[in-house]
Amino acid sequence: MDLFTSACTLAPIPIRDGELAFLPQLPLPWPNEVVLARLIEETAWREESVVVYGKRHLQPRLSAWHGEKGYRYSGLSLAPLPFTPLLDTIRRAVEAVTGRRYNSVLLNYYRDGRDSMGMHSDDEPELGSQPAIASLSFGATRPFILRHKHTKETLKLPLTDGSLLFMAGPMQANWMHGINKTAKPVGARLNLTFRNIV
Ligand SMILES: O=C(O)CCC(=O)C(=O)O
Ligand SMILES: [Mn+2]
Repeated sequence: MDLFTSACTLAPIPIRDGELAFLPQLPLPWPNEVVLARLIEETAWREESVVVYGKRHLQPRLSAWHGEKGYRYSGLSLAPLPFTPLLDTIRRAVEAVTGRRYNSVLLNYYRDGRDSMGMHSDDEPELGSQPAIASLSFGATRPFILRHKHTKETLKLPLTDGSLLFMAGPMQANWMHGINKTAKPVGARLNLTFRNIV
């Protein structure tokens, strides 16, 4: 394998009952900080509320849903915005590396350490069985927590600026994932999860 190929190839992370792979830097036509600034600036961010155990809460982060189809989770129904040229360029880079197609992307903006995402699996029926989820991060590094649903084994992966994490196979059936709050001073982080709604 030549240097260029290895720099653009997902490296498998061995994991029980799932498929996981990581690329430290997704090749993009712009530096990470330019993509981060443009995405923060150009996205129609929303502070969504969700119903958890019958109570309505504001989500501790901002989000936006772009794609060809709507999406529902936790009693929330997201009407999609179209892919912008910037998002489409990023999508093509993610598709080239992962060898899969995606028709939707969920953007999450963690403004600081108070923003978080609770433990969950991306197992909505519209993602089909064994969904491929490609997760691209920009900005501050936050640990991505993975917890096995039965053995409770826990893994912490630092998702660094420009990195791509790929989850596939029975990952969503067997593992949950999330982003914890932190009291440490951390800057803004953006995460884009590319998905295919069937
Ligand atoms: O911010 C992250 O790394 C996780 C995002 C995530 O799990 C999701 O959007 O479903
Ligand atoms: Mn998720």
